[in-house]
Amino acid sequence: MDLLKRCSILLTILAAANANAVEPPRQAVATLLNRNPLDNRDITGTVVFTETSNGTQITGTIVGLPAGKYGFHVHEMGTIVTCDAAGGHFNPDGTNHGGIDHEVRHVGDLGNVEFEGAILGVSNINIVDTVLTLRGRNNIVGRTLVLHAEEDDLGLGGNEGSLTTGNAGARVACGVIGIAAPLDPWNSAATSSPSILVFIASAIFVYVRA
Ligand SMILES: *[C@@H]1O[C@H](CO)[C@@H](O)[C@H](O)[C@H]1NC(C)=O
Ligand SMILES: [Cu+2]
Repeated sequence: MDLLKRCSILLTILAAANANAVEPPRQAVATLLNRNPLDNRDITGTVVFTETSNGTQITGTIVGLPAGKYGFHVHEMGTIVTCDAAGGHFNPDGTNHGGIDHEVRHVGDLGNVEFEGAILGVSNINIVDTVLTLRGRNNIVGRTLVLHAEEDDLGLGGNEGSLTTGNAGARVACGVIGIAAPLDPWNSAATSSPSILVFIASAIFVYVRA
């Protein structure tokens, strides 16, 4: 068999190996704290972002606001000297603000979370979003998750604030989104699993025999 044919077989097998390399799902976490100097409520929570085949699953519990809906967004910068330091909504496409299931929205727009209970109400969060991600252009790792004092009007308020912030008011809790798991593949340019070694071995075998 000529060299060209051998090389094309090798490349085909290596491409298949690459497509089959399995990286464990990425997971990120944000611990929310009240970083608003004008609001002394004790608001705490932990929110986890997990890659799934359906999108990014967002789960967690936040405690400390009375029953109601409150704006919930990923803001641009990972700094929480105060929650205001995190800047505006994460909006890499420069679009208008919207709701999580709207065609037009910021990548960071997660709509509202709902609290139940009295003064120290609880919000149990379980959202799947197909826009924000833990890799690539819409990667939210290193940015800030923000909980607001008021309901997000989802861009439907009919004024300028609605199209930028959703008029969700002050920021009552926030946390930087950081790496939770797995600890290793986030840093490697190429990801591989033991199965890739099997493919490489079989590629060499085919090459030698051809
Ligand atoms: C994806 O969504 C389907 C349909 O809602 C659901 O049955 C399935 O469990 C979800 N998969 C994951 C990994 O969450
Ligand atoms: Cu916000």
